[in-house]
Amino acid sequence: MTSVNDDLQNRAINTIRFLSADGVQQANSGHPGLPMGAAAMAYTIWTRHLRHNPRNPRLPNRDRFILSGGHGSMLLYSLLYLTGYDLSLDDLKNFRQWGSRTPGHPEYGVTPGVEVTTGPLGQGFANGVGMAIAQAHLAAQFNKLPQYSLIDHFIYAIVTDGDLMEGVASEAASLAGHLRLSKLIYLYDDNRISIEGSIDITFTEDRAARFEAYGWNVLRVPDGNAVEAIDSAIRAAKAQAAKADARPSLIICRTHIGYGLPTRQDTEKAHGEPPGEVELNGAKEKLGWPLEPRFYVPEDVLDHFRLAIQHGEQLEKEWLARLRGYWVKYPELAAELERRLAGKLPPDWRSALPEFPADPKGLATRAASGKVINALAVKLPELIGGSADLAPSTNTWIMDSVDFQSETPAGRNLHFGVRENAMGSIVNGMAVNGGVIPYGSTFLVFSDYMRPAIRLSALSHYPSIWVFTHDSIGVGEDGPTHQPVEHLAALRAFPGLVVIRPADANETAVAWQVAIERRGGPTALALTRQAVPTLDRSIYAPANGLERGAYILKDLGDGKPQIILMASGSEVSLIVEAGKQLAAEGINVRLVSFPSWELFSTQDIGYQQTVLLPGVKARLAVEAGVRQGWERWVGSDGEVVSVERYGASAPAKVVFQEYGFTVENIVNKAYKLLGHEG
Ligand SMILES: Cc1ncc(C[n+]2csc(CCOP(=O)(O)OP(=O)(O)O)c2C)c(N)n1
Repeated sequence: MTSVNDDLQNRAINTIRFLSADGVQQANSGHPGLPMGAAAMAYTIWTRHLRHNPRNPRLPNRDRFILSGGHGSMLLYSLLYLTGYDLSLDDLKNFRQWGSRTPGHPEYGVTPGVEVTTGPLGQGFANGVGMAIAQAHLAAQFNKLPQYSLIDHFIYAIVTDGDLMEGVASEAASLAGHLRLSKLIYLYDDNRISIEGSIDITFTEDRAARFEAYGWNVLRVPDGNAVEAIDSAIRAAKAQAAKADARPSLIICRTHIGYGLPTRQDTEKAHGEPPGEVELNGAKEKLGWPLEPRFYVPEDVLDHFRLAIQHGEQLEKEWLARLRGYWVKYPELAAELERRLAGKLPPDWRSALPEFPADPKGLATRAASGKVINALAVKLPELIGGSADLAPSTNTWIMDSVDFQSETPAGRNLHFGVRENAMGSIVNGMAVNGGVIPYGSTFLVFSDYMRPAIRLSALSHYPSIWVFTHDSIGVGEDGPTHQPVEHLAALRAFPGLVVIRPADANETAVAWQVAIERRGGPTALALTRQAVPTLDRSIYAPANGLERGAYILKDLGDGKPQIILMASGSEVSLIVEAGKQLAAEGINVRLVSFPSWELFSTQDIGYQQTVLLPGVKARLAVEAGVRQGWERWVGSDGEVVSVERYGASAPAKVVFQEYGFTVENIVNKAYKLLGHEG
């Protein structure tokens, strides 16, 4: 982009190095080794290739940059400050301090310019694959080539040994290779050191051959400090991205952790502890850097980096001009693109939500969900998703669309393959990218394989939608390996995740409505394999009560309720039948459908008490999962019909019966609570 002399370039790289190291030293905590070793790689990406606008970190067609080894966060903060994002030198000096915008690992939403939360290794790698899917998909839907290439950005990442060791990266790399996601350009910080020492003790496969086998375009830079060599590798990666048989690129840059540190370079000591004054000064002397002041940024270096602002503004102008031309030629598409990029839903989208007629036989909520997805897909072209090889079972297929494959990137059905781990992180990458509403699905029991990604979606407020079917021992014959027991509790344990277990088809439609409208965080749906009755809503309260988490389905009897029966999902129809029997015996029963603890918890206390009358101590909850946490709703005098052991292989009806999920057992438990013998 700019022509600079070697001296300025070297000093610019050293500025990144020492800003990062000074930050770690001042905080007396952090990871100096990665930034010091990867400074030249970062410099080359950020000054020669990354097309971004520091004054508008949300510019839709910006190149993305992911620091997958999030422990090297000072590298990213230095780059953001130097190139002119809304981050000051004081922010850098506050690294890792309470309330700072420079937390220990990059957090999405905390620091302008941080594209995704990284730190748990492998996640950033896989998030980038999601971003590349979103890029390819939006490009296919909106670009009108050759003139109107509105979405054509690259996704750059710096990935580490640790990233490549993690299974999630292997899964994501395998899928990215298959899908030929050529907008991915990953630079591998090949410093061959991790926490316990040299990777000779753990990680000796031929990484280049491995990525070639995945279908990646692998390039090598033998000296990771050589800007021109890094630059030409990135150029080559970009050039091949334009070819018909394009592939994602991995540029293996041989680097030196803690570059410059007199005794710690190339050792694990450089990885994760402050270098100390002596070592830091030694590095500065060695690389010709003034010892004082700390956080030294030469003026001409800052000017050099800050050209990014000018370039960014120009880039934005050009993009907006292209968009204006597009508006003239394709006004409907343009309006649609702007709507989607702004994350706005079409005004009438809710009208697409189906209503299901009452039906005592009913249907499985996974089947209802499939109908809802397909009804919504018509009105919400941004809805895109898939399954980890279980779509015929999770009912997540969009009928009037095709597969997303390299030849058909406009397709809205993703085949993640049997890769739950990467599916989670890929969906997160798509969600944070914008322009799409992504979902990923599998059996609830396999949500365990996705916990790292679910956690990050909650922590980072990504609007990912998780569709988990086969949600209880009601799975039946497949047995305990496939029957979730502790999983609802495990999902409810995530702060910021909304878990919804709808009772019937109509609640399933409302659950989807909540998930679609919840743009500030993730939602998990827990859906049945087995059919459940579709409640007659002319008798029972409307299903939109689900929006409030729990609601009164019906009060049976004439007086004040003597007992509250509450349940979620497939167990709601059981309490309905049990309630009828109790009412026939003259007992006043309140029936509460309780699909979401999180939604209910956010209601005002007045509403909560209207539903769970504080004066009524006899409360029985029924849920085919561990009881953990239900005490909060049933109180110390209440009781829970739950599952406190693993499931069993047998027909679902038999398992339900053996585990006490019968109307008879619920009625008996209710009598006991009421002090009757039953
Ligand atoms: C999933 C996960 N496991 C463990 C860690 C702890 N951890 C942080 S960095 C690291 C490995 C460091 O090796 P590398 O990724 O090569 O980084 P470098 O030493 O080059 O800085 C580990 C195990 C982590 N951040 N994420």
